[in-house]
Amino acid sequence: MSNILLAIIGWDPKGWETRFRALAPQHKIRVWPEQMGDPAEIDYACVWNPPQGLLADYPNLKAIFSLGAGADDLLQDLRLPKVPIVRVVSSDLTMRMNEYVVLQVLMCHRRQRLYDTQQRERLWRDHDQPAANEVSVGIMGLGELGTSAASLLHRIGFRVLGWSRTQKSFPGVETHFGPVGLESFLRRTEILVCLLPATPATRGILNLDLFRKLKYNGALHGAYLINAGRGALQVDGDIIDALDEGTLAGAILDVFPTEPLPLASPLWTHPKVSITPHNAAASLPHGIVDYLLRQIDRCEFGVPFDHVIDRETGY
Ligand code: NDP
Ligand code: OXD
Repeated sequence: MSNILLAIIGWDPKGWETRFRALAPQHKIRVWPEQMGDPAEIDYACVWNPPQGLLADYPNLKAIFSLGAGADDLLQDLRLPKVPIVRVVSSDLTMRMNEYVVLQVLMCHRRQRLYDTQQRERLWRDHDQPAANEVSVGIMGLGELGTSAASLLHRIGFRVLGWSRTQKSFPGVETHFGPVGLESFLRRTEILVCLLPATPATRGILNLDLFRKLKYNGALHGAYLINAGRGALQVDGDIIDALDEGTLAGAILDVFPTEPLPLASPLWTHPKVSITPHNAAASLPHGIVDYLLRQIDRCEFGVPFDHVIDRETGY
């Protein structure tokens, strides 16, 4: 029997509590802040956006589980206990991100926003329809989510490129890596899909300088940005400048430096921007609690955790 703390802000903790209690009646579940109990009894903390410093009050933690795939917010906590931080990798989350990426790439490829506008104007006008194999989609981040999306886009017929920190090779994907490989990757990319983690090396990477390197004269006659990684990667003002000067033909944004996106942000009303509220791939208890319980079992049986965040690289 283990004692598990759920400290969740921004999502409803109820579904997590119910799922844990249903799948693991042998464990004691405590939901912060109502069911605090004795912090010294807690073995594992499952968290999303916990208050800074909260976890320092739990002296006997064996691990901290981020309930999302990214743990960048957690790592900002200077008092984080020195125990493994484990992130979510689940087929449920990966499938949801696949759906989002394919949906948004096709929205750009098939110019759906333009047809929506035309519909409002009762305008019957056909536009160019390049084949998928004439369009290059470049994915920044070839991890769990990026590789899956890349292989799906390849199967649909797109030309797929990928960029990662270290060298990789996948069938059907033209891979580039490191700072040296970035420029050649961008020059050949028309639809840029960002699935990078936010780390000291990637913060602010989606800026005007980078957008200006994208391939704007390809089959789509313009370059598009889709960011479903993290808001800290993007410079909002640069996205607007790039859209206004024509460097970007459109931006689809799921994540923002400040969330919820402030009401005063000009992104809300920009005609070339599509916004979703950081739900490209929702972490849902149904798809994730059994993964967490398997990780806890590993630890209890002395087997190292899977998917531990490297505090050096930040992902
Ligand atoms: P992974 O850790 O599996 O993959 C990260 C990828 O990014 C790796 O390929 C890595 O390269 C690459 N990378 C990291 N740093 C750099 C760098 N400096 N330069 C180039 N490439 C770099 O993460 P996931 O695929 O599971 O998730 C990616 C991110 O997606 C999460 O961190 C999270 O922020 C975001 N996310 C967003 C969601 C949403 O709903 N919007 C939902 C879930 C996740 P290498 O392989 O060479 O190390
Ligand atoms: C995640 C997220 O990191 O939801 O999983 O953004």
